[in-house]
Amino acid sequence: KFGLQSEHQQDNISQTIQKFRQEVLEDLGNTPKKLSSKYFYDSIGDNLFQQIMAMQTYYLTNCELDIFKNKTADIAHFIKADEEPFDLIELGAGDAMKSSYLLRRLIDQDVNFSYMPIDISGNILSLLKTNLNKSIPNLEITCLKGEYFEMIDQATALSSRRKVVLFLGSNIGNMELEEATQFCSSLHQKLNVGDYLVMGFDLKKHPQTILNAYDDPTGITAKFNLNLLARINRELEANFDLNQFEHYQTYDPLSGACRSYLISLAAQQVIIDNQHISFLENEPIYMEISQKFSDNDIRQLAHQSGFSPISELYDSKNWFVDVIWQ
Ligand code: AVI
Repeated sequence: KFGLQSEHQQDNISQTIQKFRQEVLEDLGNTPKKLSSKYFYDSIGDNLFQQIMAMQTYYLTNCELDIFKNKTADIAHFIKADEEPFDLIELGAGDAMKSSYLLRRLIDQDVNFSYMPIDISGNILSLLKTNLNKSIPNLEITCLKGEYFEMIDQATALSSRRKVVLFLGSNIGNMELEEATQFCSSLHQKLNVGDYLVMGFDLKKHPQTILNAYDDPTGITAKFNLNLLARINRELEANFDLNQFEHYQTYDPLSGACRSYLISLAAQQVIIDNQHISFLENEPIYMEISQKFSDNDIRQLAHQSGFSPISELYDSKNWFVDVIWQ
């Protein structure tokens, strides 16, 4: 079943599936039911997310690209600080499309740094390394495959240089606010004086613009959500009927919470790993939060987690911001 993988890799795979099974059964056994959006990204989910990023209505990618293309000099200026060499660690680097503008600029300016992309996907990292080796030949790259905090520890063990951490794409928005504060506090504890965090936030804006980004008429976001049920079928011997669930998106302009649900279209039972899960007609499964922020929400997050805001870089529409915190 596991082909030519080593025993160690097989252990890792079965531990990962074990954890996935346990979490899914617990989350669907509770009321209200939920699933964790961190499981969206198997290879099919990765592909659907690429399609989401290419959608006209999903403005987030273009806004942050605008910042990384047009405000590269400002970002470089702040993170270079006093020219002390550093490691540039990117959490969830993916294809590094946005950060590559910064990398190129730093190399062109002969800045002394190394790039350490962290991702859970080994495939994405090797592709990234091949591409960057070609496009920015002088860039020193160390890929770190695994969970964010474990890999930051590894980066610290590998090098004693100061750290600049990139966490882009408003990935922070996929955490509930309390979890986001906890995440930033933990990150703050791992960093030292002289280190920086560059983080992307999607801003509160006209509610319809936000709903259009997450409730696209082409149904790609619906497929992205439904793929998690399909993944549970594939990996956990389950029998979800995907036609019996419908994607439903909400946005609350007061709190900035943009949430997606899958609604059960009938009273039904689903079997997962020999366990029966009952759904009422119209019962929701809460799938994902994509939190939107005001400038004040962001300042509060910095304050609560111990960071000092240094600068804010906005896109030309003022829809998205990359902040630099120390
Ligand atoms: C990865 N993350 C920032 C995306 C977001 O906008 O919350 C995931 C996503 N979900 C639906 N569309 C995109």
